[in-house]
Amino acid sequence: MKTTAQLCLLATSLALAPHLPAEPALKEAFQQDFLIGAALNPDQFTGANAAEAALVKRQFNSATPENVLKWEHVHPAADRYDFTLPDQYVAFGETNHLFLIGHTLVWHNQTPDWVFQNDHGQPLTRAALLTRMHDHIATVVGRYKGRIRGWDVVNEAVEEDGTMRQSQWRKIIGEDFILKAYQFAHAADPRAELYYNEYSLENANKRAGAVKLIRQLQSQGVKITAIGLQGHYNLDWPSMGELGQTIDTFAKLGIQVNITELDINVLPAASGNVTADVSLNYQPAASLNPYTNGLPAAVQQALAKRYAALFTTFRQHRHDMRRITFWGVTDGNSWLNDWPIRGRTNYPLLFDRDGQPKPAFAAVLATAHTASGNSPN
Ligand code: 9MR
Repeated sequence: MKTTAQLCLLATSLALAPHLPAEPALKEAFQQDFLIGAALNPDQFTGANAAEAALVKRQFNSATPENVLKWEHVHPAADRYDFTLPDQYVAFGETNHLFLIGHTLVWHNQTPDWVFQNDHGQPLTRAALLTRMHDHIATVVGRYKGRIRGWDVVNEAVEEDGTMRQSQWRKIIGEDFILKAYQFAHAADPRAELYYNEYSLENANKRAGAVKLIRQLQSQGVKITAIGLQGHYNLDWPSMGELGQTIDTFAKLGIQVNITELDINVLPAASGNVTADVSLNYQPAASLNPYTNGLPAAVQQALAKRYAALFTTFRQHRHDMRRITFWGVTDGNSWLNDWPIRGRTNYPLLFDRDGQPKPAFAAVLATAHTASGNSPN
């Protein structure tokens, strides 16, 4: 029996702590398996959105900045860097003991045109572009040396057919722009993990191209810690067989495998291509945006089942995997509300628009302590 004084104390402490975490945390459930991360937006890491900041602190032990370290944001003009938001991202991560990722140094998107041009608007020479790439990497990686622990050095350099993308980087510098990027990053922070980040590697042709690239980098003595499988999936693709084979293929190269941008698109496809090419943009149509008033229970369950299958597969490969990062925290944050059609209502993550856990959250947690059996399909 508790005394009246004890009951009063209990009532007071409950009143003082009305937001005691009700849910278990992903980062704790998978502590023995991998880090669990999320891509963060400024409202989350500045605390402007206090509820989502709290959710991040409770659930995740790694973070990636969704946009603020991309070239156009951090280095908007030749003579100007803007570290205001990246500094806040790093401070938030350090305060909350998050394993911090930097995203991304060399990409064909979100890189301003001036990067590739001289003062007269003419294409730069190879030497001048290499100098520019070097200075950018040395400045950005150097600033966060020892604090940002891993970098997406080169992002999305391979085409769907496995050939190398004809980006401005490749056209002006040549194929060794990739080698140089890794060398510059390693010199700027020798202890940082260095990643190659790419989507749709579950498709065999593209995978073969990435394998060739990584073998080549390894034969040139480049430090490469992990492949980042972005993990922009949908309800039907990839199969668990394709995913398992992809993880095994890269693990055999002697590198770790990270899932870096996980989400599951539940909306009808606007085209047949499975891709995360941000330049795609299709016309809106009501038939392609069917869940504006909520996700039907059957789709909610299909999403939960799909997430459970993915995490079962990840756990089966846990010895080759180091991190699983979601591309956003709540459904409301997701880029999939605007891609490849603007203004849709998508439901790709584990937390709904109010930050509440969805059935998929419980389904993922349920995989954490089960013995790994055969791959589900
Ligand atoms: O989620 C990002 C979105 O907010 C940006 O508008 C978009 C612009 O390029 O980039 C998105 O993130 C991409 C990531 O940086 C690289 N892989 C594909 C991601 C989704 O497009």
